[in-house]
Amino acid sequence: MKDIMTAPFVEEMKSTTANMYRLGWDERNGGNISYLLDEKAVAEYLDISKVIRKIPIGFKVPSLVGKIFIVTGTGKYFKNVAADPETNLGIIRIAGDGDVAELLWGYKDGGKFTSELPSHLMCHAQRLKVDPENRVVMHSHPTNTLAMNFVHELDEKKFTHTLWEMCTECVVVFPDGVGILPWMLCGTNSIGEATAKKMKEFRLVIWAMHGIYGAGKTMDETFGLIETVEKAAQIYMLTCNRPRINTIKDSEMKELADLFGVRVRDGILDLAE
Ligand code: 2HA
Ligand code: ZN
Repeated sequence: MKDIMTAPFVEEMKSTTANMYRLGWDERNGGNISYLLDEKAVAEYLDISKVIRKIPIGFKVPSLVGKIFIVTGTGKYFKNVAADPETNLGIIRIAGDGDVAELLWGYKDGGKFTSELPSHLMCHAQRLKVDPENRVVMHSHPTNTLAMNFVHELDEKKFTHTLWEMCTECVVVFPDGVGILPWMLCGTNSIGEATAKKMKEFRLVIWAMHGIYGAGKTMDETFGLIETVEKAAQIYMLTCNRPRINTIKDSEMKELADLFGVRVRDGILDLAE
């Protein structure tokens, strides 16, 4: 059996949480990540027939039964993951009717998965229907994205358009735009259901005045989505109270989308002659 501390998926969780903390996006216990793992890859590092404990998850996700995830722990700080992965992370397998998590590794201090597990699992279930290769769901509190929530209309089309205008590559990175939920109570099944519903169409969902959810095939892709939104929001916050002299035109964004062969969400660009 190989040493789990050297597993690439543990390494990715360590480096991603450390990056997000250093970027100032995940203060204290803010943020959480879940990463769907390949059973064979996990079995190289763990005896997957050995369940440490069973933890009820408080809702049912039957479509994920048997799936294994590495997930950040509740109350745990991104700041501390790299130094002590076994306390701050856990590897769980969804079991029973999709209402129990079997702990295979981690949460060493008796802890458990993030309080946002409902949103994470419901988003995984939804994204897998749209994209069978989806592996990662990530939640974070990026500073400028949050700041923008307080000063910009929370209309999905207008918000997406503003973000696209702020950096040339935005329209190519997230041509599907960003979904937005109004402020809602976090940690609940209802915010999970609402987030997953948005994820039918969007890989990025803003939780107004709270943070953002991203979903993708890899850690890099998912991190990159959130990073690009945050960069655009930063440019917006740096420029929003100054006169705007220049902008990227809608026709130019269309040229970019055509060049990169991406399909832009309808109804956002004004391409009338
Ligand atoms: O787990 O970010 O939304 C900490 C949070 C809750
Ligand atoms: Zn949060």
